[in-house]
Amino acid sequence: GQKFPHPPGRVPFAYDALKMRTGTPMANIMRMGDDLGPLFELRVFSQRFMFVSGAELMAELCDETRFHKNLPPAVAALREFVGDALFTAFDGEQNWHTAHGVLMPAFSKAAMRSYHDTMLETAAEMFAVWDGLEGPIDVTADMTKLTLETISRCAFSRDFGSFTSRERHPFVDAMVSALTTGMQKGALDSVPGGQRIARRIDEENAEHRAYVDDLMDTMVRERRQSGERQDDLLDRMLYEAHPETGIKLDDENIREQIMTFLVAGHETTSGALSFVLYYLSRDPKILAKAHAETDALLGDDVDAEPTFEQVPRFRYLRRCLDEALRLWPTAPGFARSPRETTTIGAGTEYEAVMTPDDWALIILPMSQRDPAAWGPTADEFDPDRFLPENSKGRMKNVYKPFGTGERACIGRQFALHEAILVLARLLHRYDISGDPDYELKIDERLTIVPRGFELTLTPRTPGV
Ligand code: MNH
Repeated sequence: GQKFPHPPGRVPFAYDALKMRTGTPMANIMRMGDDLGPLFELRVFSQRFMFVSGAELMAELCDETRFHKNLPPAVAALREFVGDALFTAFDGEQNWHTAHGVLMPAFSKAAMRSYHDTMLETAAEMFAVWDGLEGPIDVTADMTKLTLETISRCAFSRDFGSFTSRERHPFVDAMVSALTTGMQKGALDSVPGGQRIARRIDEENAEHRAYVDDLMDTMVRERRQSGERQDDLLDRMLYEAHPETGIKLDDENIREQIMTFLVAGHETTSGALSFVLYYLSRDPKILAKAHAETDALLGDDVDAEPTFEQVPRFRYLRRCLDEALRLWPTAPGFARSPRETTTIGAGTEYEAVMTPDDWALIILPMSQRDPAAWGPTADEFDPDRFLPENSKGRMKNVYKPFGTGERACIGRQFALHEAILVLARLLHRYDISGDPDYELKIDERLTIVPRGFELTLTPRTPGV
């Protein structure tokens, strides 16, 4: 029997559906998880939504021999925009295999080396804007500009003008609108009248949609017409075949891959940078250690830039980033389904049968705070958890901000290299201070980011 609980006080389906439809589904789910424990379910009509918020069950679901990636409705809804591109492909789809093989070389160490100078230049442009600025910065907004600019330059050799024009690039609003739409529509599938609401959402979104499609097509057309070869992702998408099958990506799929990389390549990294800056600004001791590391590696010149080889040597900054992604994994969940009917949590009070049609969404901001894996201070920001001596004996597969298995994040090294490089330069160059009265609030748009978080930057003299 299925013993795991359903939220109490349930009004059949409408109640659950409503909970899913507010602007903060993750926060709602987290609140339910607090009450309901490591495994719980919602039912919307015949549809079963399973949620995992405990470390042990997450570790079990990460076993690739028994489970594989699936798409929860909010992600499946994105297929309308990005089809079977890498992130939204169902496990086993042909285009996933082709794109994975074609694009993997763009994420090798050699490739990271080729992006390094572009990442530095983009960060320097942001600092130049900051240096001429009065008053605090909106952290999430500026990190979003930075990471969008970085991915578009590195992957598509395209300048979005994020720091040279005053207005935000229209792609950003169009993209946020598309993502939010997907999230809302994902919850409507099984709701009475859902189709009608979905149509209205589509109408409101049509202009954005046309804009984004046109932008993607322009990028492809311009590259083809130029006849130029660039050492970037777009070049690989257009001209490379899968090394074993010889299959190439078709034009529609290329458009969907571009959109996927523009979004996946910046939203999550910008959130990660914003959260780590939040925690650093909150703890003077941790901040001092971070500053000290930048001085030790970069010296006295505030204009000094890290070399490619230096980036992985910022061990303390890396621990801070890892810890921020533990507390606030910016892609806050991923879904798993069993390959064959199986029992999860066998022998525990949360034992449940899952069939291949079921999926469970792992709620990372909960499972990565499970005291069973992280101890009684699991909710606190403590970068030293990730010191090798403190990691010994920890349960396996309890830290998964980049997902797991063969469908794990392809951009992980890209994100880490970029984030560390930016943090290093930023903390070397500026003192940061936040409003002590600021209370962390989360914006949800499939990814999570801090809302309304500002920092005041003051030029710093390294070593003092
Ligand atoms: Mn990324 C998949 C998190 C940065 C491109 N990413 C995933 C998954 C998680 C994730 C989790 C797995 C989702 C699932 O199982 O359904 N990604 C992150 C985080 C960061 C991040 C937390 C930054 C911090 N991601 C990036 C960057 C890029 C990128 C940068 C591109 C340059 N991510 C992807 C793509 C996939 C993915 C593409 C899908 C990979 C696949 O299924 O083959």
